[in-house]
Amino acid sequence: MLICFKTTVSVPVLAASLALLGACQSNNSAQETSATAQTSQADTAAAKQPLSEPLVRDIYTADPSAHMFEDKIYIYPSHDIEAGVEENDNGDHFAMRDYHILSMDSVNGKVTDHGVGLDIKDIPWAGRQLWAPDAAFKNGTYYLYFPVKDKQDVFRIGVATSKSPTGPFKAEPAPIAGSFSIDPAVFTDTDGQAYMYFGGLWGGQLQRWQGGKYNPNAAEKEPNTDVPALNARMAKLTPDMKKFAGPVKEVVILDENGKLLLASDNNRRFFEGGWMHKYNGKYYFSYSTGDTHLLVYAMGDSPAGPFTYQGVIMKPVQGWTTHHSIVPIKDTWYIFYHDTQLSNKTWLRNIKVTELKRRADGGIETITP
Ligand code: FUB
Repeated sequence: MLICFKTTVSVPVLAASLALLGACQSNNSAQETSATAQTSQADTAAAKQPLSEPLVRDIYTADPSAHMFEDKIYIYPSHDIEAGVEENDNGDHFAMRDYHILSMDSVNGKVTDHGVGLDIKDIPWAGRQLWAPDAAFKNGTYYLYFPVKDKQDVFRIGVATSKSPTGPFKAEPAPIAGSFSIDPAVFTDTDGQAYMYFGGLWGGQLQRWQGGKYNPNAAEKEPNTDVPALNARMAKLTPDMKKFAGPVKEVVILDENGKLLLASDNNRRFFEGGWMHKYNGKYYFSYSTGDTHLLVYAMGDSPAGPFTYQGVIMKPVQGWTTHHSIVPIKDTWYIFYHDTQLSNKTWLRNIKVTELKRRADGGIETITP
């Protein structure tokens, strides 16, 4: 069931799409599907164009955090590699070792790969697995925020600095005190205050941090019952952008009745890959629902929330993970995301970009890849 669902979405190779569509249907009732019906499915599929081609083809890239710096688009993605690690629910097969920084003059322009901006070997406290990064700029310095497991195999978040958006970045000697889990996303509000949003379930270890301390014996997954869902975390950053300025808080997400989302509500609850943007004075916290493979969003009146769940931004892409960033470029909003078009392997992904459209009420239109 899952395999049918996931492989029939967004596969831009028409022949593959049609073959898979056919395979899924034969599981249901379509043995007697007529030649005419097959032709009309082919017509529909043929009319469907891929939203975007992979931005880079000679390396695998994922988790794109995009920013406009110096009037240019810079992308800070994960750099996926074939590490030869067996696939598991803990994400051990995502065993990345460096970051390549990319830039473009315009959305459809040529992509430049600026090479390695930070290597795991140059992070003194790092053990393994450089996961989804983000970047920020303040007062002439660029900051690269990255999650990596420390030598005790616990995910922490580090920061590295450079005078250039393309690096090389120099890592601070220790992780950000009080940081944990994965997927940092740094948002700078219009008043200049920066905030970091972070966290991720399962392999991202967020479920091991309940009660404020790391519990290595905690279950590998969150409870899947009608208890409140585990929330992403956020903290204010200090003016030098290198530390948490205050306590780590939960990013509370409520349903339409003002109730906390439940752990069992896995079409809506936070899983990983948080991102914050502001539009017309409202704060949009968007994230991946992980095991239901959706990108969704919630809205609030302050960067600290609470946020109310709104809807789906992007339906599942090809591959298990889905991860995004949302950024205005000139007068248009774009969503950078990834799928596995080039490899069809969950751990070898490729980044893409497409336009993000809003309704008149500020709500985001759902994208079907
Ligand atoms: O790239 C490794 C992990 O996969 C990221 O940290 C998650 O958001 C997911 O995309």
